[in-house]
Amino acid sequence: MSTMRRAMASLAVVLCALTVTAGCGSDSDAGSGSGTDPLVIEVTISGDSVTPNGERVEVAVGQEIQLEVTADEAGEIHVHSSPEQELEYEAGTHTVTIQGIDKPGTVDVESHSLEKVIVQLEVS
Ligand SMILES: [Cu+2]
Repeated sequence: MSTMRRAMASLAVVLCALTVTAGCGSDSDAGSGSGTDPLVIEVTISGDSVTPNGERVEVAVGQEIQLEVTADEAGEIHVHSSPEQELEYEAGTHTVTIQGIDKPGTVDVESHSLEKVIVQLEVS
């Protein structure tokens, strides 16, 4: 029985090493997820306007953020976390996911094509 558990644990370590993502370590610490529900933000991009437009949104460290993007054209959203995240979206309504940010601080989420800040994430 304990052998089985140990085998499972080392398998998890191997999978973790293979994935090579920054979030990997913090995910496995928490067991099955962080226990925090993802924050969902609706984003509408139309012509050269974006909603929300620079609003501040509080999120917890490590909390995943889902952007429900409704756009008239495909484009890209930048998340100025470290490392940066670039999220591509297509025309229509699609959900894109910002990986949880593991450092407290303010992170701009912006559309470079429109040169506008969509939201400022206040991570704490
Ligand atoms: Cu950017």
